[in-house]
Amino acid sequence: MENPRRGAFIVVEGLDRSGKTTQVATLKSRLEAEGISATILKFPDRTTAIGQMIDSYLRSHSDLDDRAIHLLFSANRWELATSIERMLAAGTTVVCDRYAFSGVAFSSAKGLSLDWCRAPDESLPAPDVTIFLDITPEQAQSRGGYGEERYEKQEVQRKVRAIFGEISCEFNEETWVTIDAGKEREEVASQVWKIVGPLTSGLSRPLKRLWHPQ
Ligand code: DGP
Repeated sequence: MENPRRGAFIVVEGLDRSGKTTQVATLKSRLEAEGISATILKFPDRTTAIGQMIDSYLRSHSDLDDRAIHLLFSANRWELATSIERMLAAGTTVVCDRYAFSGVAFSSAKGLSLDWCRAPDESLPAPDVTIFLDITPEQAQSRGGYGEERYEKQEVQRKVRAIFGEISCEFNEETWVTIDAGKEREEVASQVWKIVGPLTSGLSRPLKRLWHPQ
């Protein structure tokens, strides 16, 4: 019989070097330790054919028109949309490292309009909560590895952070939670768990769609 409670869809967003990947890995271990059925996804998913084009672009091995790369990022999310829905329907918690909000923030930081950037992701499954790991571009730069990929520049990250701020205004305090990611790793992890833990027993409300009112 199908599980009457679906899994929760959780998205973790943030600037480059905000600690998303570390926090998502910590969350994964916690979910496993608690015996919760969960899947971790990461966008861009660089393993698919589209993902490999994105990877080459991000490493500056290839150049693409700003709109073309935006559409590839979106297509990379659409590639996994059906499997996200299936996993949620089967009661699995899905945690996603980046999602459509990065799409809007990074592409509109290059000057594309917000409306144009949002359009290709319209109707994707909407997260039940987005956790935004907030860090200043200065703090991010002081962390190791910064500057290796295309968008890892302070002026880009400053714009991206401002656009994430604009996007957050469309959500309420339950659907978008900002965490100070400049804090100690354990402190951030415990705040993340406070948000995710209660959602892991499943949800009975239907899944929403982007960009319908949250
Ligand atoms: P990551 O693998 O999390 O380091 O992300 C790769 C980079 O790609 C990061 O600088 C953010 C950027 N990015 C992620 N998603 C999108 C998107 O949909 N559109 C654009 N333009 N950039 C994105």
